[in-house]
Amino acid sequence: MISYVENNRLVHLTGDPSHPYTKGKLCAKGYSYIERNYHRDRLKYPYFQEVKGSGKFKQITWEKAYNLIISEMMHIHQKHGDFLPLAFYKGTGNVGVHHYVIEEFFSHLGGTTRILNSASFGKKLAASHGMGAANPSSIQRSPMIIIWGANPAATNIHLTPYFIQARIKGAKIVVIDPLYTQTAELADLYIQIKPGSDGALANLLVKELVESNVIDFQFIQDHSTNFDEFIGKIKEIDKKESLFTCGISEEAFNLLFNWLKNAEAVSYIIGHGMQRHCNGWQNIRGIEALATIHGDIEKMDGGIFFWKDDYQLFNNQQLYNSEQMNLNNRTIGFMENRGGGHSDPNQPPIEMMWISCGNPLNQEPNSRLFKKYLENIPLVVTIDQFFTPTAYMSNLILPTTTHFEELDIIPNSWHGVLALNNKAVSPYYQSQSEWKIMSEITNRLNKLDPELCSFPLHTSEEDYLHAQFNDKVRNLYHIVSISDLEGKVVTPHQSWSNEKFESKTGKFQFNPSETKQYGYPSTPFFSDGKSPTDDYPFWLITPHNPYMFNSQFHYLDLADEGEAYAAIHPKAAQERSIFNGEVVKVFNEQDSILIKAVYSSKVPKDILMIYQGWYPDSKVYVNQLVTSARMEGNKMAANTSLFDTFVNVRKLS
Ligand SMILES: Nc1nc2c(c(=O)[nH]1)N[C@H]1C(S)=C(S)[C@@H](COP(=O)(O)OP(=O)(O)OC[C@H]3O[C@@H](n4cnc5c(=O)[nH]c(N)nc54)[C@H](O)[C@@H]3O)O[C@H]1N2
Ligand SMILES: Nc1nc2c(c(=O)[nH]1)N[C@H]1C(S)=C(S)[C@@H](COP(=O)(O)OP(=O)(O)OC[C@H]3O[C@@H](n4cnc5c(=O)[nH]c(N)nc54)[C@H](O)[C@@H]3O)O[C@H]1N2
Ligand SMILES: [Mo]
Repeated sequence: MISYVENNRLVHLTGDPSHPYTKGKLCAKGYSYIERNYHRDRLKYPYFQEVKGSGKFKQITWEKAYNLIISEMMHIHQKHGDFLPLAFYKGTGNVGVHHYVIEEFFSHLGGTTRILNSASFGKKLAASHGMGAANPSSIQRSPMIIIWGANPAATNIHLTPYFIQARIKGAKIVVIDPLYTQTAELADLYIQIKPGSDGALANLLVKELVESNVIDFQFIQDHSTNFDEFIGKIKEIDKKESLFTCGISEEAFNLLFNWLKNAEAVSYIIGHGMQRHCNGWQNIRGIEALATIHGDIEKMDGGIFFWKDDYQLFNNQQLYNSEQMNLNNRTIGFMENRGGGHSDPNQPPIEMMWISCGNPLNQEPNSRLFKKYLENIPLVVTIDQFFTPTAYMSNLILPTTTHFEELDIIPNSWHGVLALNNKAVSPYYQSQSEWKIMSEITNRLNKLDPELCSFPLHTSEEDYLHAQFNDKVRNLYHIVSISDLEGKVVTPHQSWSNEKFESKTGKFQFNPSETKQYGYPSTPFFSDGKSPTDDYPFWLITPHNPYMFNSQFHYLDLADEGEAYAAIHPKAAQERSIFNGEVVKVFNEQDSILIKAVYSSKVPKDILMIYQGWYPDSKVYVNQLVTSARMEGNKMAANTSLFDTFVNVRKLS
């Protein structure tokens, strides 16, 4: 992003034409960033309210804010002898290296409590790392692209030109999704699949490939283990039964299979959709097994493209991740306990909570419970740029800088390109950068007791970021300092060229040794997920809004609708005498919301679709309905199966 500045104010924004992947394009939200930066709702000063949710905010000075923080921290330490009652929740609002400073600060306090957010990735099995070409732009050469549980035309728009280019060259584009999405509109074949059943489809494709004898036996022999165990189960699959499980017609399946059979190489774009069901990782393993057996991994024009979970290489990122499970710490999902040495969320109870880069009241499942949870914590501190619902439920709100107003290094979890984020303008009103805030707190703690906090003090943001470089960064990007990023972006030096999977054996493991430890079924064989019930006959799918970024950009009115709505199939609506545009009650055992019903034949009869996010005007909290069950096979992370939420819908009167 290139910003043009006049008199210390942003006046114009463009993409960077020299960027190897985005080629100088921004998304709609990117282009609207100036509006966001100077929006009338942007926080200007620190605020305090005694009673959370009372709305009786007092503007206070930073000095006062720091005093409140320090005195609560000292109080906790004096009472407990450690900082375990001090908790930290971090969202994904900004994932730049700078924004790991609070994590690092927490790592220098001894044992503390870390709250896992439900968006956290699960622990992938080693077998699934490093599959296929590293650079997603290579899909433009691919003869077949399967977009599986992703909606890149809305959520990853820089990918779109690449698959359009492939299509112009004759590639077949397949979209597999329960919803007819913006991406499905661009496809040659759209397969409407039942949520949570993708593994069954992948397994059936494997079975037919084996029976047609088109599989790459040599590759499998050289590069995998336990193939026979997997294939033994595959042979028992009944085609009709599998198609029923997936809700797919034989005609659609056969077309997909014929294209696959004849494709030289296939690229699989895997999104977050699948991962949001209890059996999600198992379904993804099924696709990985398919790609391995079809021989796509070894090809330059094929492979699996998935969000990388190994892009957090800088020191402060590594420190936190390695310490996450440190026995001194307590790591908990906000409603349940797991990991760490101290795992009881109430022993000791949380007395102070930091929230940064997150708006969990909108974004975490079960919003009402989360609200209660915050209510019970004596001091909640939120660092944000806006007065979010989460900020409203905090005691102390600290205004912070945007990426235009601070120095940062920005890694990317999709294309891997690393960029320096220079400071373009001064901080807005009294906003302070997170590095500045943590340094100020450290300074004050040190004055009171130099033993309390070993967070290293630096003289500037630049020095701080400089200290985060290490060998991992050097090996992947061939850079050693900030100056190596000045005026250019760098791409990762990584591909599947050494022909080894990143597992212990260097092979694709159909039954990796960690399956037991992580609670997965042994092989990538489909395991049933959840389904709607008589009482709650609809899936509630809450995907990402094309015109928002999670709970951000809500006020820009980029979308036509401008308010929250539930997309419902006309037949399902008519069965309940619900008119198009009518306000209805959507409910489950957990909670209920009132929301406008909008007829749409893009959703199947047993799905309601509501875009997740923050809708300040319609006051709808979609996540009140979203349940927080944890995913299977995911003992190490907090992923909740957000889309395994079941609801009913009723006319109001
Ligand atoms: N129902 C449902 N719920 C979901 C999902 C879903 O698909 N369905 N998706 C989940 C996923 S994948 C994710 S990633 C989460 C995202 O949810 P969150 O992690 O809450 O992310 P955002 O809403 O993008 O941003 C949170 C806050 O960060 C603030 N922010 C932005 N930049 C900065 C900064 O530089 N510093 C600080 N301190 N704050 C900043 C923004 O103003 C915003 O209020 O939601 C999850 N929740
Ligand atoms: N415009 C915009 N872009 C964004 C974001 C945003 O909020 N807005 N958020 C960013 C973030 S944090 C993330 S994590 C990504 C998420 O972006 P995506 O990976 O695209 O994830 P989702 O939007 O959650 O879901 C993608 C699709 O999965 C489908 N799906 C649901 N269940 C299943 C299933 O069982 N099987 C299959 N095959 N499909 C299923 C949904 O219908 C949906 O169309 O987007 C990023 N980009
Ligand atoms: Mo996300």
